[in-house]
Amino acid sequence: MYRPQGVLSSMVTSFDAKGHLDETGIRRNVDFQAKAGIKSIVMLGGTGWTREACDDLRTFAEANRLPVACAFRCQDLFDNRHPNYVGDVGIGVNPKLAARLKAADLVLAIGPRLGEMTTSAYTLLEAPHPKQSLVHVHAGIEELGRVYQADLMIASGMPEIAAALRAVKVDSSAWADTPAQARAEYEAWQDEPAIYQRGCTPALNLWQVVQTLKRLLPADAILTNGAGNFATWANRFWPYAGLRTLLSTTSGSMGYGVPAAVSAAIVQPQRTVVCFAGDGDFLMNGQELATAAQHGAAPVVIVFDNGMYGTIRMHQEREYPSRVLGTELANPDFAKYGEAFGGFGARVERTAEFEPAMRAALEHARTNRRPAVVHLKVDPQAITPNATLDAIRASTAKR
Ligand SMILES: Cc1ncc(C[n+]2csc(CCOP(=O)(O)OP(=O)(O)O)c2C)c(N)n1
Ligand SMILES: [Mg+2]
Repeated sequence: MYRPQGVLSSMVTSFDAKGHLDETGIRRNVDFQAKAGIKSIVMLGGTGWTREACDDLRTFAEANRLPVACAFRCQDLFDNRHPNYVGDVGIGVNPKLAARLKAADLVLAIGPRLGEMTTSAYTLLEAPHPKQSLVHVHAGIEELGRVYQADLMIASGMPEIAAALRAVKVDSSAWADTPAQARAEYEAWQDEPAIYQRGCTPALNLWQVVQTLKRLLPADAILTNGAGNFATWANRFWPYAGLRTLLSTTSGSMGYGVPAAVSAAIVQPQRTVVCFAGDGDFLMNGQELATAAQHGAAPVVIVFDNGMYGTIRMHQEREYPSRVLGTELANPDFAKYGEAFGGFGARVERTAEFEPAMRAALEHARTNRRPAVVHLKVDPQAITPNATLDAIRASTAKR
């Protein structure tokens, strides 16, 4: 294949991905910072991060009072409890965070691919020339300039760029309040969401489920998930505490959560591992509980059973209201399924039943070194935190 190397290298500030950023690169970053004024935002994402790189990046953000967001399913790159953390940019992004990104004068995208998920389908940043000044750092040179002509494109590994940025400190007094304001918007986004405030009162409240998990699980618990609307309850409301507390795919593949949880529980038997799985999602790879049982691994799998491929049903209702096709599921008794592997199983239909079931699952998994399944009977109406299925159908019908 012909590769226009000359063109590429004149467009791209190129560093060896494994090498170090030189003085010029750092200085240009500082210039951007100084130009940026009060509305800068950092977006972290991608792969190749180490614990030290995350620490370096945190030092950089603290020293320069920068708000930090994480790209879709990369929330574990920055401690979500940190005052500079302001939320994730992916499916169902906080509208306040989306507005902040759109209005930013500088976006420092360190590591993420700037694709559909991280840009709300190319609306947060206009392609190919965003209004914001854009610094895009990525380890793969082919990603730089692929969609966006950033003002500064840096090909670098994450440890190298983070180590370089650690030393960067500019006068940030002009935007001293920005992280706290953005953080307040993130915290408001953590409140009990719209569906439960607007009269959807199902027996099992999924927001309460996550609040209970916040009390029961250690901060360094590893959460895994596959794909489906159920994953929003973890991705939006669980406070990921740092690197490798989230195992999930940015490609959004179903079926990933259970095998990921089983492997995590085998590799790190001392950690608590919890998988969020949809019913459709679980039915793809749930048999991997056999591997857990075989190796004495003890993940706890929470199955969100709404009796359907809810995400697809949501799209059906949006595009073709009331035309439901091929999205219903005939499910087994997931609690009994867990027991069939010599593990623990519990069925939860009401909010108050969740805490004792989860406590028992954690205890059983820990003591017997066997997997556990907590089977949640989920009201199909609770399709997203923001809208019920009926509300989605009704709003389409009005179009
Ligand atoms: C391997 C794979 N196949 C298909 C899809 C498309 N897809 C995305 S979500 C979804 C349905 C998920 O259903 P479920 O796990 O029950 O979660 P729910 O949306 O009901 O919460 C499908 C089919 C996908 N993301 N990955
Ligand atoms: Mg489902």
